[in-house]
Amino acid sequence: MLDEITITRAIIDRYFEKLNRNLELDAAIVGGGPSGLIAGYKLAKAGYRVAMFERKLSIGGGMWGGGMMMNEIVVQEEAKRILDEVQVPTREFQPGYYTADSVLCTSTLCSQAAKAGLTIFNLVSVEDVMVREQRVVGLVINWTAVEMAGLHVDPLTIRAKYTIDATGHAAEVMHVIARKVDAKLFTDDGKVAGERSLWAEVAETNTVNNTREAFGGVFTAGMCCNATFGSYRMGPVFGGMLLSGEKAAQLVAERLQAEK
Ligand code: 48F
Repeated sequence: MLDEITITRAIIDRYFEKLNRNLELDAAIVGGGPSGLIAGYKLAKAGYRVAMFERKLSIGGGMWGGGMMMNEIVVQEEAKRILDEVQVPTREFQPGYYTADSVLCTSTLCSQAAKAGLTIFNLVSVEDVMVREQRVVGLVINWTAVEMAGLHVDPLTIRAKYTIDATGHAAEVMHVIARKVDAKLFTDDGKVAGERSLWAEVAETNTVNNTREAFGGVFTAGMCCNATFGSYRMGPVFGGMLLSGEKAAQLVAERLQAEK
């Protein structure tokens, strides 16, 4: 016999237990696209307390749709090992170019990250940050539904030793800092430089080079890197996203390790 109130209580208890466990984090990841998923997978696998906050219902960001809704993605040689590691099947198209089914790839990344221990909160938007002594020490979150409806409802907060801005083209965390904090970002002019037009080769290299601390305690990952530091977009080649997520996790793990 199924009791509806027991079902309701199970969901409420389990969710709030999960939320409670993640109020104080080693690392918070904003955005659940490919770069955030790889960063979360790596940090969780290394044993850190890490959670991801994703505005949308589905995790995966811009990966589901491949290129112009044709649901295949391309990765280059350097990044194929990451897809091998998370068991996403790839096919060689030409030397150095591999394809993967974008639905299989996205769902597998999500599954592997969650199984590694990344806690994922979907339908939650990061609307602000907490800053102490020129360093981001936490996130200000609210239900996406509140944001969408424009309701006047105050948010709640998450404390995090490190934040990874993996919000893609929008670079939302960096924009909030630039707008609200009386301090400069670690970019040339202290502001969000903005993304440039499409040039796959240069964009991919720069994505990885631009994966770094962009403000105290905040690291960029994925397309956010080039949007923050000012470089090209790359279109539906995803190696840079995966390599950037991996690098962001490495940089954060090094800091956490040094602070132990
Ligand atoms: O855009 P997205 O997939 O980020 P990414 O990891 O990958 C970029 C590629 O998909 C593609 C590309 C590479 O070829 O150029 O665009 O850099 O995922 C970003 C995610 O962040 C969420 C957003 O809904 C998306 O799923 N997001 C953005 N702002 C917020 C957020 C926010 N303020 N709070 C929570 N989630």
